[in-house]
Amino acid sequence: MKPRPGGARAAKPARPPTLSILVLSGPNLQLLGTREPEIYGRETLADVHARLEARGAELGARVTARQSNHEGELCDWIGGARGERDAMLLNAAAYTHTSLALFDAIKAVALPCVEVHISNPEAREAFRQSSRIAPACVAKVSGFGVESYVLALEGIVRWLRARASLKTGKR
Ligand code: CA2
Repeated sequence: MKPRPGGARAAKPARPPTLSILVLSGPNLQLLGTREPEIYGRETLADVHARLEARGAELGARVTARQSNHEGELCDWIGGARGERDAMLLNAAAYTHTSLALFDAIKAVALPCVEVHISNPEAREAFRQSSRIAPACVAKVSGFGVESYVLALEGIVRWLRARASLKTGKR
């Protein structure tokens, strides 16, 4: 490359900072791909995690994905995300419909959280039609099978980048 007058280097287009996204899945989702494929599909949770990591790498986001059957452990992971992550995706599974503890944990950590569901709970049994955690979340993606996780990742990355450019005034 030809040196610029005065030795100045050509400005490289600024790459946006790598984002860190925590993806949590709740009780019984370790069974994904082994039961009720007509509702939840045939991909395993390990497949979904691998897809999220790969898509995250394309989008400039480091994805850490975990699953637990225990409400308290999910609360601990959410609490531990403070100052460590940029956002969370949460499929709280059955805790979606019951857990004030998860609602409080999301509110307390003050990080953007997307509620994720594989199925569309609003179109299922009455007890699945309300979400305790929805009021603590910035968005919800449901009903697209395991693709809901990937769409939620794409959505939150765009949301974070849009928020950052609003703050700096740069597009
Ligand atoms: O659609 C979703 O992602 C749900 O969060 C899944 C939960 C259900 O309680 C929610 O209402 C909606 C159930 C997760 C149980 O996981 C299984 C996965 C595969 C096979 C059997 C259970």
